[in-house]
Amino acid sequence: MKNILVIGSFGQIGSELTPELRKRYGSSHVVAADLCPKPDSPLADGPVEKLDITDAEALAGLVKKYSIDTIINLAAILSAVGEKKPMLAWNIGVNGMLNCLEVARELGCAVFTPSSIAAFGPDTPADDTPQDTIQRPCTMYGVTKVTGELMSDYYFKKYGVDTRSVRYPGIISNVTLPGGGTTDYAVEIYYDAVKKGSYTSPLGAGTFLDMMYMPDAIDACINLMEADPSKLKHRNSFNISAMSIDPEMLAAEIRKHLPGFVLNYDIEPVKQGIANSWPNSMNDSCAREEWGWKPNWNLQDMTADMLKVVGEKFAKGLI
Ligand code: NAD
Ligand code: AKB
Repeated sequence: MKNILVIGSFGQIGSELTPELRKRYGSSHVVAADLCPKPDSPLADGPVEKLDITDAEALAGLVKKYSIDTIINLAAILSAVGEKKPMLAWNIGVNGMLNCLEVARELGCAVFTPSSIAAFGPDTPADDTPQDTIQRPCTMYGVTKVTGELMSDYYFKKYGVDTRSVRYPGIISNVTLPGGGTTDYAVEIYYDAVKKGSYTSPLGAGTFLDMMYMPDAIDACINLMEADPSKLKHRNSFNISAMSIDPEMLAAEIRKHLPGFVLNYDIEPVKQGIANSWPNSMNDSCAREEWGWKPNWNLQDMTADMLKVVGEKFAKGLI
C-alpha cells in the first residue's frame, strides 16, 4: 500500500483507521473521503475529499488524482438502519462496492471492503462458526455483505484484482460512535456506565455475539492488506474475532470498576431478531493460519481502557 483512498473515513472505523494509516504510510499518501466530510475533524491534517461512492466517475477521478493503489471501502448502511432503509443499504453496499471493484479493475488498485458477522444467518452453525459454511442472512445488510464477498472473489479470480477482506464482529471503540448497527449496545453501555451509572440494553441476557476492540480491527485490516498473497487460500472474507460476550458479561466487567453499575433490559425486537440470527462465536483459525491474525485485546483490558478514555471525555465535558 503506497497511496490509499479511505471511503467512509469519517465513520466509526474510518475515523481511527485513517489516522493509523497516515502514521504508517505518511499523511499525504492517505486520502480521507466521505459523503459529508467534517472540516474541523482531526482528519483535516491530510487530504480530505467529498465523495459519494455511488458516483463512479467521481471515484475514478479521485483514484487518478492521487495515483491511488489501494481502496479501503468503509461506506455502508449498518444492520439496524438497513432494515429501515433497505434500498439505500443495497445501493451503497452493493452498487457502491461494485464501483470500487470496477475502478480497481480499470486503474489497477487493491480493494478492502469489510464483511461482517451479518454475512451469516439463522441456518449457519451458531457456535464455532466455520470459515466456509452456510450463508443465508435475513437482513438487507447481510445480503449486501454476502454479495460483496462473492463479487470481490469474482473480481480476483476473473480479473486478478487484489481483493481481501475480513468478517468484522461488533467493533467497540471510543472515538466515533457507531453508525446504527445491532452491536452498538456494546459501545453505548460504556458511555452510559460513565455518564449515568446504568444502561438499558436492547439485546437480552444470553445474547452472545463476537466483538473486538478497535485497535485489533485496525491491525486486522492493515496486516491482511500487507500479507503475503501466496499464503492466502481464502480472500473474501476471513472470520476474525477477539471475544464472544453477552450484555451480562459486559456488565460484570464494568462492575469491577464501577461497582454500582445497573443493567436494565428493554428488548428491541428488530435488533434482538437480527442478533439471534448471527453467530455466537466464529472460528477464526483460517485467518490465524493464512496471515497470522491474533487479537491483542480481551474483555478485561478493553473494559479498563474504554472506561478510562470515556471517563476522561466525560470529565472534559466532551460527552
Ligand atoms: P459507519 O456507519 O460508522 O461509517 C460509514 C461511513 O460511510 C460514514 O462516515 C458515512 O458517512 C459514509 N458513507 C455513507 N454513505 C456513503 C456514500 N454514499 N459515499 C461515501 N461515504 C458514505 O460504519 P463503520 O462502523 O465505520 O463500518 C465500516 C465498514 O465496516 C462497513 O463496511 C461495515 O459494514 C463494516 N463493519 C463494521 C462493524 C462495526 O461494528 N463497526 C462490524 C462489521 C463490519
Ligand atoms: C452491525 O451491528 O450492524 C455492525 C456489524 C456487526 O456488522 N456493527
